[in-house]
Amino acid sequence: MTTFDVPADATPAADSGALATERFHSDKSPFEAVKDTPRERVDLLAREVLEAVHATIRKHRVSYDEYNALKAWLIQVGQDGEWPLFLDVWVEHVVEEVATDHRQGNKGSIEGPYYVPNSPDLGPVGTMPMRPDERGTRLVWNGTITSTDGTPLAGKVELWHADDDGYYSQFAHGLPEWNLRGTFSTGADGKFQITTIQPAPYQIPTDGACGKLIAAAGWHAWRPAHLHVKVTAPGHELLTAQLYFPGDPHNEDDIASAVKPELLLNPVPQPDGPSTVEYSFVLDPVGS
Ligand code: MBD
Ligand code: FE
Repeated sequence: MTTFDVPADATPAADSGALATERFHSDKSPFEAVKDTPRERVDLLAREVLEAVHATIRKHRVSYDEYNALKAWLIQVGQDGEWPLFLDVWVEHVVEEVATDHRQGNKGSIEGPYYVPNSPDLGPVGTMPMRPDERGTRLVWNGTITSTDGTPLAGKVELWHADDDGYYSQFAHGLPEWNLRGTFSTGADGKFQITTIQPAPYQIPTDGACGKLIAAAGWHAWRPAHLHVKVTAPGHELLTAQLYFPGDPHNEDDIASAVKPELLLNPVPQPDGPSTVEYSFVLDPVGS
């Protein structure tokens, strides 16, 4: 089995933070997509963000000691590689809200820092790559991809999630490279059936700069248990979402503010076998 090579003595934050930063740089060319942005828009956005900071300093009479602590902390976020974590936990949900508020189809949610493209394609029916002794409740999930008018779509469900200890493959050491990451391609009927395990609630790394903020502010580091998906079909908008489990104590106070009622699953425990769950995706046609 291929395991992802991370020094065994690295701390979890150094692992997942540095690896998330590396992954972000390797997949995207973020500046290319905005290269034609007029300077007026850059000026407006940068100025208003700075004005919001200035207003907070005046309102709360922020001291030099506090300013210097902020400076040291911001430097540490970068040194720990935690900018992807910080931004995805505390900022991305509002970007997602604005980007998708026109949709008639499925509600989405944030991508977070741990997506990796090109996971193994398992066809319409399959079991997520997992270790023979993978812990967690088995889950068999049936669903269909359709368009907003109800037409079934030949598309893909890319699924990734943490294991029972809250670790994501490729962002923690000792896990097989594609553990709990898979792509399910549907035929013309849009149907898929995925067998996986129910992940555990997830605590964001607490040993880096983000954890320091959480402790200093008296917050908690928890996200509810969740499955991440990207759902695609030709001629349709990409849906990035997360699915949650009823009764998780952190559905109400997700640190990443990424839970929506439409994204709650309803798994049904079975007397002699895995729990079953039905959840289907409705994609918006491009340009609608
Ligand atoms: C995660 O698993 C996650 O989904 C988000 C949004 C932030 C940190 C870890
Ligand atoms: Fe996650």
